[in-house]
Amino acid sequence: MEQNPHKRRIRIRHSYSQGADGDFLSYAGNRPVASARRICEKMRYRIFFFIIFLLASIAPLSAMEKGVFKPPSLEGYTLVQTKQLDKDKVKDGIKETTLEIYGNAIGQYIGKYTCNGIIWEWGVKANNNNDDTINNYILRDSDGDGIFDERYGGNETTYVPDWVKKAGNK
Ligand SMILES: [Ca+2]
Ligand SMILES: [Ca+2]
Repeated sequence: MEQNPHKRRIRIRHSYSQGADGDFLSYAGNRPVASARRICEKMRYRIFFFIIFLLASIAPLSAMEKGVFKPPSLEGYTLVQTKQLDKDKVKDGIKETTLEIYGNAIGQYIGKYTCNGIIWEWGVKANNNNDDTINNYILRDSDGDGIFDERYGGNETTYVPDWVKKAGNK
């Protein structure tokens, strides 16, 4: 039979500590040490999973906010670049979304995302601080009613809502 690692560890400790204490004392003295270490390991796992759980429960709140959000004004902005993007969840290289990037005189940018001629998202980049989600953000119309009802931080990843693709297939 294969010894379990717990027993083996005690035996190794036991053999190391043989000497002045004698066999019984060193064995008895080592047992609580070994079990305390196991408890410590268990606690460490529990804390680890608790932190993971906390992060998982907080993440969706910080990722997206629901509400009624006003699209940004393009006043003072001019078109600086147009890109075609693959913005659905299937990265098949089909670039269904047109991104128009508008810039103003002080280096702020607004992105307009359209698919089949429908605006489904706006991106606003007022500065280069990714943590500044007040001034750098994304607005998405999740259900196609014309109201931008989802707000994300500027560096978050978003996808074409299903309604845009369905509208395009009509
Ligand atoms: Ca795609
Ligand atoms: Ca909406």
